[in-house]
Amino acid sequence: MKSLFRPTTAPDPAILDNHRPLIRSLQRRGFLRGGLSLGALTMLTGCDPADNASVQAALRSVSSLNDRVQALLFDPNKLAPTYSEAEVLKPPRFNAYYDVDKVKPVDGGAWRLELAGLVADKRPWTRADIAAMPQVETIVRHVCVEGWDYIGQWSGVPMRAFLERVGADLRAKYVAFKTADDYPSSIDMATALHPQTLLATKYAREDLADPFGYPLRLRASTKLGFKQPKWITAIEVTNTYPGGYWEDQGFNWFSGI
Ligand SMILES: Nc1nc2c(c(=O)[nH]1)N[C@H]1C(S)=C(S)[C@@H](COP(=O)(O)O)O[C@H]1N2
Ligand SMILES: [Mo]
Repeated sequence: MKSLFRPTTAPDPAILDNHRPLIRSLQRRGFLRGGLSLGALTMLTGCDPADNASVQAALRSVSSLNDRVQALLFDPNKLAPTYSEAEVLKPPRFNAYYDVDKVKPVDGGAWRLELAGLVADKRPWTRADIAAMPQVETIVRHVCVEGWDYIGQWSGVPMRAFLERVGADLRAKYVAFKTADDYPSSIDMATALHPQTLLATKYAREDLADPFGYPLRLRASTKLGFKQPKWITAIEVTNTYPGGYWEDQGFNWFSGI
């Protein structure tokens, strides 16, 4: 069955070309983090580094091993550093796989959050339903792999409280997201249950502005920027590896910070 959570449009090749050096450097960092040299990779996998296809396949298996090691090292109780209100950047810094003038605002009144997969109560949620849940605030650093970061002040519903409320299978492996701009994303369940992982509706105590994911985005404080889907329209709890927009192009899936 074709999952609801796969991209319906192929990424723009021009954008992909812009990101190739970055993707390559991330792949190199993947080697380094795992302590594997190209020589060691050749020994382990028996593939010839000059053969691009076999190197790509080996990279994927190293990256998946890397995900498993990072998941083992992840401490579900360790909090990301928090900051003071005086340090918050207003407005936040925009990023997406397209420019800010291409953002298509979401109509908050018509917006519904759909639920799929290993969830007992699949009734869609409105903005009012989300606002009626207990809210928390966190001031944390957003880190983009492009080499910039900022301190942001986010509030919303703890992902754990949300998953408990909808009767999600908390032993499932993945929580996957679908967004209004076709940017599929997914995180591991341990991160979804982390106390600083929020379904955020506000920035600096105001409703999210359109470019920053109105009406709902993820704010997982222990993950890199590209793992924070904006304009969320659906959440699926699943044991099938969901990948994501950048992950499917070689970014390391776990990407903890
Ligand atoms: N829906 C959607 N979410 C997205 C992206 C995107 O292109 N589409 N880009 C990601 C990347 S790479 C970053 S760094 C952050 C930027 O979030 P900000 O604009 O709030 O700083 O959003 C992430 N979430
Ligand atoms: Mo990013």
